[in-house]
Amino acid sequence: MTEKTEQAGVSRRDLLGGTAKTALVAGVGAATGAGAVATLSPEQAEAAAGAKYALAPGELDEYYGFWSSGQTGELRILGVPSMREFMRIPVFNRCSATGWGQTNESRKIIMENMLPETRAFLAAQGKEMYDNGDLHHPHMSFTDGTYDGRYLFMQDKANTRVARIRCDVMKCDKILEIPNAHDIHGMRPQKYPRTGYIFANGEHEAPLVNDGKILDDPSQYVNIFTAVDGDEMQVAWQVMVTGNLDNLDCDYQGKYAFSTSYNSEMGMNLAEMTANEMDHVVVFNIKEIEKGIAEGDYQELNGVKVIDGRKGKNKKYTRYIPIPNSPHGCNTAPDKRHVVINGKLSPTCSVIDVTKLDAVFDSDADPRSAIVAEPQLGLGPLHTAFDGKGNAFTTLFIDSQVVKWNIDKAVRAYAGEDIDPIISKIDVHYQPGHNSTSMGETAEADGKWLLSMNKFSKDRFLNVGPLKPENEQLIDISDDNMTLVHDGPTFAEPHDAIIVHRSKVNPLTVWKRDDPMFADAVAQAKADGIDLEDCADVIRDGNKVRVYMYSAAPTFSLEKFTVKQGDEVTIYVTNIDDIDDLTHGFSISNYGIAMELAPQATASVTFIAERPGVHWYYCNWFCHALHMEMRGRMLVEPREA
Ligand code: CUK
Ligand code: CUA
Repeated sequence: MTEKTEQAGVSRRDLLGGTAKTALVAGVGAATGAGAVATLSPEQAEAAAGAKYALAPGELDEYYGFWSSGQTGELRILGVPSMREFMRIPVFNRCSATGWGQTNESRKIIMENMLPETRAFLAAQGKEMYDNGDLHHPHMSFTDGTYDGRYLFMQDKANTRVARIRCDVMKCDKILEIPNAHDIHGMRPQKYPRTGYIFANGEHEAPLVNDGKILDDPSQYVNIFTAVDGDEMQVAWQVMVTGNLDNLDCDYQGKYAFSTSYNSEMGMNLAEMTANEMDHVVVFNIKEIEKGIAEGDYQELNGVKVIDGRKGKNKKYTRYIPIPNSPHGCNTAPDKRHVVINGKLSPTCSVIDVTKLDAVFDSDADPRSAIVAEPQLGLGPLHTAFDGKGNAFTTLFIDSQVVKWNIDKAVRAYAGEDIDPIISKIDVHYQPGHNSTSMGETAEADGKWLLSMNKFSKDRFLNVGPLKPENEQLIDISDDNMTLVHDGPTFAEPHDAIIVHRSKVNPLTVWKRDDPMFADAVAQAKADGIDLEDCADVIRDGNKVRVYMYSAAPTFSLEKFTVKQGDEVTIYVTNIDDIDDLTHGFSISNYGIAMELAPQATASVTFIAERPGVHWYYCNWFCHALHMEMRGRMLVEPREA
């Protein structure tokens, strides 16, 4: 056997055996009989929905939708119910339009909490930052169990980071690389009393000190659960656990967090990872962990206090509730009591009653005693959302359906009553992953809209070549039927979205001049004796040159400036226009430079003026009838021979 086949030795035959497991792993669809399937033609759907979703031009949506973008690495803002895309906020990616990753302001945010070894690794690649990210989960900060409009938080599975967006300006202001953990996947803000913590799952296991001394010895690998302080954006503590952490949520009491965990086997290939009939949910006892940290029951690694919460270790901190094979989604219901664990390879969802967890921790009761329902829903349950009226909506990946079911009925059926918790099913197109409902992950779930985020669009849109968009479908859930009202194609690859009532979000229309985003530029200008709002200056400081100008439609305050070849040039531009929506840009041709200048913002960029000659800079954000004329010259004197 060659080394190659040894490393990737999964035969198709290993996958056979089991039903849902085989179907899911091998990508084979199958139908289930339970529940009525409601499918309407688009015309019927529109009529049935009373075109509630269709907003006339100029009408505003009732909800903000905050969408992840998966491997694109940005966050997107859409309107619900119109599904119109409003904005893209670069986070882990780089952005040609706004200069994210290029301006000094964004470079500072991207790099200030980068681990030293990452800095060194990237330097060896000739880079200062990663170019990619994998943003799956966007969630808003909470106060008292509902959204408070302060921040959005999101993770990066690709490069193990957690980031924050300020909702007043809708820009990322912090990116934190998480030490010790590998590949942050599930992530949720604390719901109560406030955020508070951001809980983050390290998905992949590795040696705790991953410096190469331990390699192919999986018995020494661990997984890491992290609590980030969402105000300071620093790691608060970590817990070592058993099994790959997938998704997570927390309760409305501020006591517990829950992580689904597949691969409790700690297997290294597909057959090993799916061998056991049961995996588990890890329950984290937040108060006990805080106490353990305070009492010194931790090891410190990379400046972080790490508690041992592995299976069979300290039972104060964690409990492992057995759950059928490979659970995926984890969703706390707005009733503040139930947490739905989505089966993925099992056709069931397992429902935890949080009021039964104290007994599990205090009196060592069987962890399964906290399970109060386990309804059979269909094939491939991945994620669940809620309407605030006692009902749950679960995506069925393999069945390409969403199933609506009643939590109370599921609890009664589990207790022995002869009752079917399934209310109805609807076909979605195709293979849904996450779903979300309006305000559905808060105590204020309002049961109006359900979004099904489908991984495949196949035949739903004009063919755009082998790479197809996803299809995100909007479903009216305001009455007993689920009515499909809209298809929304999206580019790679939103996993998750939240639907936030517009009353919760109130962004500024122009920047405040004392904003921390450009405080460094303000401080440098002050040191140079420059008034940023009334400047047209070039300051030479050895071979460092600082160029100050402002923009006011349709001009830059400097129509030309001169530097020398090889100078390190920093250009500060302040947009003194203070009118809503009057954004300029600053781009230097053939220097690869472009940045956004929203009203009242300052932005800066630094480069080496290595290309001699005449180089035009111009406004690259259409701002005025004389936008094309909004330009100037950078004159770069050649180096003396
Ligand atoms: S995971 Cu993607 S469909 Cu990363 Cu939230 Cu379930
Ligand atoms: Cu200023 Cu275009």
